[in-house]
Amino acid sequence: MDYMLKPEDFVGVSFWIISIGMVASTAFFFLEGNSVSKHWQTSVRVAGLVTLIAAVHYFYMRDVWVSTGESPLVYRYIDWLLTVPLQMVEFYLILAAVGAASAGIFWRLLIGTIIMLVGGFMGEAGYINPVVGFIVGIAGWIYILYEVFAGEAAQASASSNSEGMKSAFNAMKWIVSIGWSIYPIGYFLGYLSGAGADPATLNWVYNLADFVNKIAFGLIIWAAAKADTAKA
Ligand SMILES: *C/C=C(C)/C=C/C=C(C)/C=C/C1=C(C)CCCC1(C)C
Repeated sequence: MDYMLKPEDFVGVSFWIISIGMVASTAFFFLEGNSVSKHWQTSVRVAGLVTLIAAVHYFYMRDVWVSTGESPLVYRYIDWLLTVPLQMVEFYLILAAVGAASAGIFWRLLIGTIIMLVGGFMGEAGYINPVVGFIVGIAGWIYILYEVFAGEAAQASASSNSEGMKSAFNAMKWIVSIGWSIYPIGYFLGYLSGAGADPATLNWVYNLADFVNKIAFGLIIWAAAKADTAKA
């Protein structure tokens, strides 16, 4: 067994780069949490918690990949199971910062998340047919999209008059629709499109997705918080 990262192991390199990117982002979000106005501080710090949790998992995932060439399936899903609900907390906090949120919004987003991740995990781990897992996962995702685009969360955002909150909420809509679509694309390419499983494609696409949806997602919240703080 060989534990060294090899120059031709591009997936391993992507694990490495993103694990370090998560560490750097964590430092950045925690420090910047001090320089935004009070009602944004928790949101920016929660973005830092998301990248912190991911950083720890990425160190383990990288080792699994580099030493075995296998998908770090369990670490990947434990990471998602912790970080995606935290991102749902973000949605809620951004609405709550302007007093527009009800707890029901958070619970519905959480239920959609759990259906999405349980479906994906069972399909990837082979407990159920990968096509069935994919369909269940997509169903959970559609439920989240409905809540964010048309449900109570959308109405709460529309009725608020805070510009900073509106721009943060709009950007988050793009993240859960376009940014998150990278994950099912990875699953499809990894399990459903070819003759057998393709762990290399699966993992570099998931790694790219995490880069966009954890680091860029946090930066969007940070940018909205900064702009809003400058106005106040
Ligand atoms: C930080 C981690 C994040 C934001 C992870 C998000 C994961 C998804 C949006 C996964 C979605 C999936 C589907 C929509 C269908 C197939 C199975 C999944 C779990 C890959």
